[in-house]
Amino acid sequence: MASQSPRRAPFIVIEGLDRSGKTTQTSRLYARLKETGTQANLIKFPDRTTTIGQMIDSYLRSASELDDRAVHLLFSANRWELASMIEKSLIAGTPVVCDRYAFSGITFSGSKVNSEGEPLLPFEWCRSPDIGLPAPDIVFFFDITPEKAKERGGYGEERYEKEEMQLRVRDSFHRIGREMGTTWVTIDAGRERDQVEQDVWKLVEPLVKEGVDGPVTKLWT
Ligand code: 2DT
Repeated sequence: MASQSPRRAPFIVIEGLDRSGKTTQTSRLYARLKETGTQANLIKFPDRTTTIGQMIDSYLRSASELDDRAVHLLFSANRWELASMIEKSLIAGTPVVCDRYAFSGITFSGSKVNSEGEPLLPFEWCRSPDIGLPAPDIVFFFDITPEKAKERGGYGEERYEKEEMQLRVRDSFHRIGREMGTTWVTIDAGRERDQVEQDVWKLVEPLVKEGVDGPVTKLWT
């Protein structure tokens, strides 16, 4: 009888706009997994704790300036720092829950414009450094209208937290979503927290219980 290869754990990514409740829901998902007996690895990008992450953090807080291309590559390098840890975790059977990933990398850098409103960095250029990273098995995109974001107290103080930028980022996420097909799930994040949590759990629970067949796939290869 042919031996069956063991199933691996899923890689779950939560992406979203500012004020969408993304970070809250990522923590809730992690806690719910734990309560139901699954210890996952919780990660977040940018990971501001590494040397590269500290450069990104300083840039986001406008404490330093960096060339647009240079900071884009730092965001990507910050993911590559954890790529082998992610892959090992999935193969060892421990799910990875991740707050933001390469999709934020493309949408935010690709939404930067010059004074004429023209994009500074081409979409394909933004995508290329992330090609080959571990691919998520499911991506939840937490969508929220700018009106709803305002109701929740508006955007914060960091570099990209401006309404025009957030609108371009939102369009760009929708474009990526159309290209990603079935792994991409758009969540109406303007609703009650418990409802959003339920929607996420409904799709995560079976993935975690049943595991995923086959090796970890690579982004955009
Ligand atoms: P948080 O508010 O979630 O800490 O994000 N960003 C993020 C990029 O521009 N490129 C990336 O690759 C990633 C992961 C989105 C901080 C900001 O960093 C942006 C918001």
